[in-house]
Amino acid sequence: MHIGRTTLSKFVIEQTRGAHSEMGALLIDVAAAVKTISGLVGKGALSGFSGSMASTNVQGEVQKKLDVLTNEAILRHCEWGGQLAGMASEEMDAPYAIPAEYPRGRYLLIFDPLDGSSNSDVNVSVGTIFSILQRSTAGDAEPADFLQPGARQVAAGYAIYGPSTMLVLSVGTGTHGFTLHRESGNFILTHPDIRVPETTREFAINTSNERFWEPPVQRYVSECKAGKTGIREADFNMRWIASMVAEVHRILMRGGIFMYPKDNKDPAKPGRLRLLYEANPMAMLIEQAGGAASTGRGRILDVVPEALHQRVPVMLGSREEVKRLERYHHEYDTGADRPFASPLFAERSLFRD
Ligand code: FBP
Repeated sequence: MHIGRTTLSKFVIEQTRGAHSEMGALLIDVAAAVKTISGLVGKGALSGFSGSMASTNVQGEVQKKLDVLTNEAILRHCEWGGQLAGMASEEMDAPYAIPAEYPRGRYLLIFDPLDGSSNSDVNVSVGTIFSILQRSTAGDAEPADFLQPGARQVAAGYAIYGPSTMLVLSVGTGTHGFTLHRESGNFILTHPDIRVPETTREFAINTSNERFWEPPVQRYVSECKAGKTGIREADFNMRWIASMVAEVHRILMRGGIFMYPKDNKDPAKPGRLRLLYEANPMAMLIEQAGGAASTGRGRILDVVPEALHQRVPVMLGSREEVKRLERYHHEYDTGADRPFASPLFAERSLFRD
């Protein structure tokens, strides 16, 4: 029975009293959109919305019907409330202007409406990721308003649509998890003040890209795979769900490290994941839970964005492992790792000279 337990509405209103009280109302609208999406995704093949559209998004990816529908759901739930100066999404080339009939506010909502969409037709957990920034004044947002470092986020969160629907959130006072009580429609605080264990023996990376990785990542992953027989003297486990939300959720629940590094499959791309609506919100949640989030060469939240859909390398999770990866990148960049010669690296000297 959940009567008397803290609901999401109560939590955000209490946490945002004062300077950010309007943001409390915005977060409640986001939660309403999440409930709508949970209903849609939960229907699976009965929703009539499985499969792909003929259209592609700004990343050149074929859009799933659910990508477009979930994007619509968030726009409709959030555009009318009066807290927003503008919105931006993975599924829209340019920022979305608040329709003229609605009042404007000073917050900016940036989101990935359906993360892990390659899994949406195969009944594997998918999610929604969001980040909230602010402008100094209320009014119509300019594209440049969205290009703020992640450290300036006033809130971040994700919803995971799995066996249960959860919403994990930070407004800068820790990271907290809420579970949807379907009968009442309330999000109940079930995971207050989540902490990521400092150390871990579990890593997540798409190893099919191994031959394209930089040597520091090849070094780190081969050491994990060598387990007890190698310098780590401990066995590691591996996971890859191909839904970033599900990987990050697992790490918040039991620790681990998630990596989507830079690779030379497409040298023009600095990474696969998008800075503003994937890397930044997840980095805030992980850091607020005591973990770390890096590009391998620096804190993700310090990256100054240059474009709305820019990509970055992502390594996040248990602090000790992220620090070790940063050290390997530093040793590689400074040449201090030269003794670590392995056939793999000797062969792949692409990154050296
Ligand atoms: P979108 O589904 O929002 O485009 O996100 C990208 C993503 O699906 C991440 O959720 C996931 O971590 C990664 O791509 C999976 O990549 P890959 O297809 O290489 O396994």
